[in-house]
Amino acid sequence: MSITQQAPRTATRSTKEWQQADARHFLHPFTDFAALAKKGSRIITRGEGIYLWDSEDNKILDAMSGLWCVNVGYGQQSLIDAASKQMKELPFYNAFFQTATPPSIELAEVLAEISPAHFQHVFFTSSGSEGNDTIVRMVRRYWDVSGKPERQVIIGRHNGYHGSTMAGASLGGMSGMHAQGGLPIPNITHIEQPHWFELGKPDQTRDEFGLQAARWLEEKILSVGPEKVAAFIGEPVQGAGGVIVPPATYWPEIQRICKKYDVLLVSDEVICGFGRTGEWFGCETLGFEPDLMTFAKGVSSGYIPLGGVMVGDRVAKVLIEQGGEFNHGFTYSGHPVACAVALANIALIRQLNLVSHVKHNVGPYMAEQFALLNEHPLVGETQTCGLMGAVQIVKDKAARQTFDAALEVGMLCRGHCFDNGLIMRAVGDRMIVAPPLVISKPQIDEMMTLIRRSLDQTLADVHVRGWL
Ligand code: PXG
Repeated sequence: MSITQQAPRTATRSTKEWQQADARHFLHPFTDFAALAKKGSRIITRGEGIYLWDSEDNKILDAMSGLWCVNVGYGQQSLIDAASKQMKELPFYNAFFQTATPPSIELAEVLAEISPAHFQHVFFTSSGSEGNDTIVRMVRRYWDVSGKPERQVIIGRHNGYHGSTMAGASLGGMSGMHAQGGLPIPNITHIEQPHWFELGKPDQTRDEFGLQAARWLEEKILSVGPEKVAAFIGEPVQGAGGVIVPPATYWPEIQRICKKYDVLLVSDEVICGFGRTGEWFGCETLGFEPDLMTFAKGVSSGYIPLGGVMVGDRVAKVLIEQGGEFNHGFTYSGHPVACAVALANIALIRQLNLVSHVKHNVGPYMAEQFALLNEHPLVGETQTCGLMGAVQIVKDKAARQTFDAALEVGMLCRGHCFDNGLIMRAVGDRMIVAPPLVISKPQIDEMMTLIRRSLDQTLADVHVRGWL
């Protein structure tokens, strides 16, 4: 039987059988293994556009784009064809020993074209985590070569997410991750996040708070000693931390402070890149010019693993002209199939004008619709940026008071979303979405109906339990 004649894999086993095999052998990421084994995984079997289907044939609106990555939506034939063609021609060759493949060179060229003008070089990895490991090694190498080896310290932010490798998890500010495995690694430290809703004072405007939050960086640089600080890293809009859109004053002030102390500025574009915010990169929307950018996810719309670092002229010049050999790289750096898929993906984003679609069409429309949710009794704040959105569930709107975290109201809401056929994430009591960029206005309406229904059901739960 040829591959095309085979029945879909799902048909070969029942949901229960898939779940049992899964529980026996598969250790899932960020998962309580025993709890999941008891409950059973949801088995996702196919996708089309912004929709997924599970093994029970339930249709689900995927408002998280897989995991912030399927920017062009599921089932795009040009990406599938690009992978298949490249696999036939040359499924793998490395980039280590003075060799390169046409797709990797072409992708480097295209990335330089779509990035801000001072980015002309790229280092390829297979994931965002590997990209941020590369950042740590590259930044420290840069300062070594520049004759300032004491510049070792990298500053990140609480609740930032930069991946799950030792360096990625260290740069990130997730306390649950730091608590396991002796993290962060040395010479990485953190400042608070620009989260007005949680940290802003009652009489402070968002813009005033943005400046204050940026100045926490200056305080940290001064307390570490400016001569020891190598770089600051942040996501333009914090994603996994709960879609925290910073005030407009924040990033320009961060940029000013980095310049003042000659600290490299790194934008982690793993979520914000490739059109998510309405520009090719989040730093363009948020108004700053980083020295380095990490990317992954949307570069290939998640169809195949690919990531990397865009290296700005300042760092590239030193590494190329004075660096000698950089002892760093991965087997799959510049993988030809991954690069071929990324090329097809970027071509499709261009062909469908998705960056402009987000900026002028669906982004503003989703912002309007999210703002309307503020009328809901449970909603204390909504924020959007391009096609990222957050709904903060609260107990008391005026006092910006949240429910006791132990009640897990966000998880209740997420359960309702799930049952209503909507994938929406809960970060504490902050409900977040990042739908595929191909979403249409009627599909946003459909998403909003499901969000409202889930919020209403959560409100009913909260009343029944006497929490409000
Ligand atoms: N940087 C950022 C900003 C990310 O969001 C990574 C780096 C790491 O990428 P890799 O490809 O190594 O996973 C990410 C990944 C969540 C969630 O719960 C978010 C991510 C990964 C897993 C879960 O929102 N982002």
